[in-house]
Amino acid sequence: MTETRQRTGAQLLVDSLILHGAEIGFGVPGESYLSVLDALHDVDDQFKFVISRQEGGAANMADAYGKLTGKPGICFVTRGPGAANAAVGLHTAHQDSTPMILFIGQINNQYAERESFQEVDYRRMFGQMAKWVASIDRADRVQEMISHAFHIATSGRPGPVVLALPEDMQDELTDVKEVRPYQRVAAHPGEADMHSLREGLAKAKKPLVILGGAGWSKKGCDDFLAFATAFDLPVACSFRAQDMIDNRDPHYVGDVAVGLNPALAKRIAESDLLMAIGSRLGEWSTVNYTLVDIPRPRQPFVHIYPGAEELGRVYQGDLLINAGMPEFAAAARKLPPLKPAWSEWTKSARADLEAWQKPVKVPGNVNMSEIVNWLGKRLPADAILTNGAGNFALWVHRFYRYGGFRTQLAPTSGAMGYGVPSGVGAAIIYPKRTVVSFAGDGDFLMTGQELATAAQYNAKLIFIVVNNGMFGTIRMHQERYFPTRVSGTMLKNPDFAALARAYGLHGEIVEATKDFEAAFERAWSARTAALIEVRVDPDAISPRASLSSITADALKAQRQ
Ligand SMILES: Cc1ncc(C[n+]2csc(CCOP(=O)(O)OP(=O)(O)O)c2C)c(N)n1
Ligand SMILES: [Mg+2]
Repeated sequence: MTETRQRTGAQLLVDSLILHGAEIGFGVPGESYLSVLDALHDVDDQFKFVISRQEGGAANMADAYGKLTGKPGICFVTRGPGAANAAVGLHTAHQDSTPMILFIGQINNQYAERESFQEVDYRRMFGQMAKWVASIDRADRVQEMISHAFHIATSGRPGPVVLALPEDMQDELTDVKEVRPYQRVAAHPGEADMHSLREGLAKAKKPLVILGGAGWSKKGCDDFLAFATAFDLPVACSFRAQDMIDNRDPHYVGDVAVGLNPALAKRIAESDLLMAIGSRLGEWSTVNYTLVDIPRPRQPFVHIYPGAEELGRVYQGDLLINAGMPEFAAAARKLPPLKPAWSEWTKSARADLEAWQKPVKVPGNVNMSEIVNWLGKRLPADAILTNGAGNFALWVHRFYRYGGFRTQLAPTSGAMGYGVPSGVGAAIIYPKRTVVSFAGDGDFLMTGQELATAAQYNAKLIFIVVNNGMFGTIRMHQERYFPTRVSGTMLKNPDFAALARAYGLHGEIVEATKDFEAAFERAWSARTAALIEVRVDPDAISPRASLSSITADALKAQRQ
């Protein structure tokens, strides 16, 4: 007689993670999932559990993992407060289409619906931010539900899944079932679709691609580049998806995002075939929904997207193709090339970008355009640059040339506090790659405690804090609409370099452009992670305008 193998719910959960290829997870412990923590103890040679200092940090690290690998980022948090802290990372994973599975320790099933200690109904709490929210109430459903979570997080338009783990379920014994690793499910473009695409190109004189979204792979990006090269297409990238193409390639013509190059905006308006490939064409990639007419774009419009639900949602298309991005790119690569009628158009679009990326003049002793330009030459092509939200990021997005597939970790959700944990996560996931994490002074302190995580796991990355003593973005908008009436936007900051040293990291302060290089080289050769605080002139608010000129223009407009 064969003996039936039995495992607890917690053990089965951990076994399932390993079966589906998870190798690392991020979290903050809680008494609500002690049995899972114990099961993780048994597999610490196969699954690394990285603890962070706040659940928002852990969820952002899991998002970084999902973005970098295309596999679901795994995050464990405790009920109520832990889940609330993790929400920021879940929201980012939702808006950024990042595969993620957030596990939340849950109250004992027997106490449900009494508002027992830290009890929350996660279906209601996270309903809008996740592809699927469920509670694994019985141990005999663990294998099925974990398998479903991996499938749904990675298939179609990728995104986050939330699974609650009631305490009693974690200890319940059940029989082990036979399960296979998950498969990512993607639609393939039809032959007729690809034929129509080529026909559309044959009629075009000024085609333009807006590339973006999620669900890409290294091979998918290589195939796409081969297609863009064969057809000599100008390729712009959507907001914070600048790394889907090597920015040094002559087909890359800039990003369609905050601080959009007016010359590129003009080209989008003039294009006679607009192809959104992988991008949803969200608010930032359309300058508040003004660049492309809704619902019917004025030029022939092709939209290629992994989730059918997004096609025709905002923009009607001449050709709508539901396909996984690597699947589309593989088919596009095989299209017989045309003799492009637009080579000059592509060349001049690239020339516009090169002019746009030349360093600009700014007030004060520190010029971030020159610093980022220098970093572009200094860093290896596969360096990963991370950032959260704030005007400081404008310098990075505009003046850095991302080296291609997954060299940019930046939230399209616009979440402050993303740059530090995603950078720490990236350095733990890929210890051999260079990671540079950018933050503003406001942005940095939202998640600055993750310096402790960097120290704990010997993550060797370089943090650059652009300190202007304020929530600069908001102050900029304030000056535009309420000039000289500063309200709620000034900051009194710590000595960031000393703070880094307190965590055991190397710290530097830079107050002039000319000192950056030496400080960076010291940071580079430090044995630990390092932080460089760059003190900028608050007037140098953006590459396009100084703060004082924005105020002056607003006052002038008020007088008229
Ligand atoms: C979590 C979160 N809170 C608030 C905001 C609104 N917000 C956007 S940018 C910004 C200021 C960023 O300040 P800082 O990091 O110092 O960058 P700076 O704009 O000064 O360069 C704020 C408050 C946000 N995007 N995310
Ligand atoms: Mg600031």
